[in-house]
Amino acid sequence: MKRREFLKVGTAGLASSLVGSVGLLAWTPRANATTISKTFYITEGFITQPDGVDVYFRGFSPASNNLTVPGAQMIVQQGDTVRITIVNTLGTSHSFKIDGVMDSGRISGGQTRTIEFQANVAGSYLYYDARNAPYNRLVGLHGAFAVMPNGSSNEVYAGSPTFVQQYFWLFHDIDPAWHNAIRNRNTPNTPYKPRYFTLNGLSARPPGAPGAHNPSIDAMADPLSALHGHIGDRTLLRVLNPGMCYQSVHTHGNHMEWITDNGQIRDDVWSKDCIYLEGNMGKFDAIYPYDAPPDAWPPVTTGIYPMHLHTEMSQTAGGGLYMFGALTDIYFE
Ligand SMILES: [Cu+2]
Repeated sequence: MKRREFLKVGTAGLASSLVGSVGLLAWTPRANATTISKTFYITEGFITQPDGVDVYFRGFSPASNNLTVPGAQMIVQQGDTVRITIVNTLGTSHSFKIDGVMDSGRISGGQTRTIEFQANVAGSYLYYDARNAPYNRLVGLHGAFAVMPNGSSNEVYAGSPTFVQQYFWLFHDIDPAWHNAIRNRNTPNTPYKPRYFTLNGLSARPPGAPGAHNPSIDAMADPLSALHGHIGDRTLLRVLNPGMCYQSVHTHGNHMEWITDNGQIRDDVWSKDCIYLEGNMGKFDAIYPYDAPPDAWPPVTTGIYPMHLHTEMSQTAGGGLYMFGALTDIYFE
């Protein structure tokens, strides 16, 4: 049985449109709009990086005693009312913003605020803290949000090329000196020097390294990041970049169909094995078609292929540990 079909069965008929703890996802459209409620706790703490260094972060977390970076993935349907409650457990002011959609404004330290908005435009979005820009966003206050077209289970926007399943690929880059300055409520005053690179919050661990294959720390084993599919399981990639660095997103096995660029629908769908991702909140949507790898001889229908970024530093951690950066695997099952 295909895992995606199981997930589809699991989500059918539920009013909830929030992504669960496993990869996602076939989408079951609802006949009627609903209200989606979600509470985020703004928290702080340290996350151990691949070289053993503990780095300070803040996050939109699921509980006050938890730190989660990035915040939970959310998918809603066009027309839904989205009700977000932000509990700011810190002493600093923060906000919750989705460009072009909503902005909570300032939420002071210790304050709780509920914001309601309607999801009107289908697409892929970053939610983030827009205060003290870009620092609050960089220190971890960001996450992925998507709006499905009304009544559609398989389009990015009404009339777009279609897909079977969808993933978010949220890339980030981390300068621990900047995080430390923010922790101390200073404005970073050193040149930006990213030392860690993550995909959906995780760096990769090469085979044989401590933590390799552990889905809670290895981006290559993370069910939210590694693609799993069979031939024909066209997979939407909602690619978001809260970080500062531009990236070149590169897939093996298949080229990607490039559907949108920074929220704009592209006039022509190009088939690309590398797609440019702007720094400082760039984004694009692309479909990984899960065709039989066209250049393989003898022909294959199964196998494992990498996705990695083509900026070399993004494949490292701690200033040079190779293959501890932002990469994952694509499984043809
Ligand atoms: Cu490559």
